[in-house]
Formats: sequence, structure tokens, C-alpha cells
Amino acid sequence: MIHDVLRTLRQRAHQILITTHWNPDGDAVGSALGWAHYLRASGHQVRVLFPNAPSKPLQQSPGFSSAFVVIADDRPDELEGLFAHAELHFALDYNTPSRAGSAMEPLIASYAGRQVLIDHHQQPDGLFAEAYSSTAKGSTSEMIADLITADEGWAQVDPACAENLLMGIITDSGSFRYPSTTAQTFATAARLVEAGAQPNAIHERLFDANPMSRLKTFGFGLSSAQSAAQGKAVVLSLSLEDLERAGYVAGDSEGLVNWGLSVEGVEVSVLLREDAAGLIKMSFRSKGDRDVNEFARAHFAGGGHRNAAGGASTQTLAETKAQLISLLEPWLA
Ligand SMILES: [Mn+2]
Repeated sequence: MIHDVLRTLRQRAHQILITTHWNPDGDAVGSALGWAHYLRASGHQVRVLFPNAPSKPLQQSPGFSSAFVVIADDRPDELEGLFAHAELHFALDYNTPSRAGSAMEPLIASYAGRQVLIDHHQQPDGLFAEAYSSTAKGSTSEMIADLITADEGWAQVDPACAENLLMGIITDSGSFRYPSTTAQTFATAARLVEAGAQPNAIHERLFDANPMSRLKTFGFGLSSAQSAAQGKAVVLSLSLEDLERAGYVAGDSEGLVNWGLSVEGVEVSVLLREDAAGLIKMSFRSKGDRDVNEFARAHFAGGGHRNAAGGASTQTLAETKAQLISLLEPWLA
């Protein structure tokens, strides 16, 4: 299937639209910009459409400020035209149109051109007739690199393309830490460094450029740490009051949940964050075979990957925490 798409791309220049999920993370931004740089080097007209703005550090990614990048939230009037003009739409790093937000969802669902999904999340939506979907892959960026290999296109990979793809691999693998990291992941990373990506620049840009409010948010989150299920789980929480005192801005709690897994014997870590509407947003992380995708799906209207998932609760923070702990006990016993 994907070879058929690559063959089509080689025939002539195309008008191409690339989209990602809402709240684009390092892999969404990296795969979209990496793929865009590659396609542009191949002679195509490319627009990258992010549903909303990514974090400040991600906005420093090579090419992010280019004219070919559009933030849907900022320019809602242009969305229909962007979809209407595109002959090919690549949906990157999400599995179903609703993940792209309410403004883009209907445009993706009703798109008349050729639509290709490239993603590593579970349960790809049947709406995407053509899909390169593999949960075995640690990142969409790694899958883009595989496409470039299949296209025999490495000579066309410039430093901007390489740095974006390596950024996606680094962020989605927790800096080559998660179980999805394979020998091939390292081989791809090596190839990207050869093509001009700078691992130290990526790390500095993403991990050493936090606002003070993030440090304080982590402070509140870490001091809330509660052991559960005989030490096999850690529950972290951030109340609205904590967030106010920290001066929280969107994105400040990203990565916090991973710290729960740093405790000896812990298999599952959960972060509960109260949002302005009173909804409790939940992040789940696990080690090994503990499937938080299944757990979040079954109990908290969520899902994701085996070792990283999200969810939500409409109960209060205290009620959600109590319910969560009572569910973790028998699961991890
Ligand atoms: Mn991803």
C-alpha cells in the first residue's frame, strides 16, 4: 500500500496537506515537519496544518515558522480551502479524526482526496482507506524515516528534516528508554545524525528551556505523590489551587507522570490534573506488560498505548483518586 503512495508521489509534483493531532507533541511536530521538508525537497507543494500551537520549545523546531506551516486555531477561515486544495492528505501521529480537534474533524471525515494515515497508535480508524499503521513502532517519526528508506530518498534528507525526525524519535522514546526502542531505532537515529541532526541541540531546546512555572508545577505534583497497590503504583495529583500557585500554563505538567515510575518497585504511575472546567485529566504510564491503554479504556474513557495512555473523569479530584486507588489494588495485586 505505502509503496503505491510513494510511486504516486514520484510521478509528478502534488499539492499535499499534512495534519497532526490536537496539542501536537514532539513526535507530531517532528514527523510533520520532517515529512514536509522531505516532500518539499522532492518538489511537492506542502502545507502543514497543526490543530493548535505546540509548546514554545517545539515552536523552535527547524521550519516551524515557515510560511507552509498553519495553526488551525489561529486561521479557522483557511481550513476548508486547505483541504479543498490538497490532492493528498497525510494524517500523522493520530488514529481517528476526532483527535485533530473539533474544527478539523469534519474536514478530515469528509475529505474527498486521497487520504493516508501514518501512525503508531492502536485501533486506526477505518475511515482511512490507506494506512501505514504499526503499534510496534515507537514513533511516527521513525515510520517517516522508514518511508524515506522505502523511497530510497536519504540523499534528499537535509539537516532540518533529519533534526525534526530525530526529535520525534527522542521524545516518543523517552530518549531511547521505552520498550519500543529497537536496534532499528538506533540505526535510524544514527542515520539522522549523519544527515545533520544534532542530538545535543534537540535536548537543550526541549528539556533545558522550561519556564519557572513548570518547575513549580512539578514541585506541587511531586509532593503530592502517594503510594498505592502495595507500592506497585504511584498517584500524583494537581489541584486547581496547586496550578494557580505554580502559575501553571498549558504543557507545564508534561512528563511529570513519568517520575512516578522512577520509584523502586513501581509498575504504574498516574497523574490527575484538575482543569478549569472541573474535569479531571488523567495520564497513565506503566512498565513492561502492564497495559494502561486497556485500564484507561475500561475505567476512565481513555486509551493510548500499552505503556502510555490518557483518560478523564467527571468526578471530583478526591473521588477520582479514591476510585483509581480502589481499581489499582486488585489489578496490580
Ligand atoms: Mn507519536
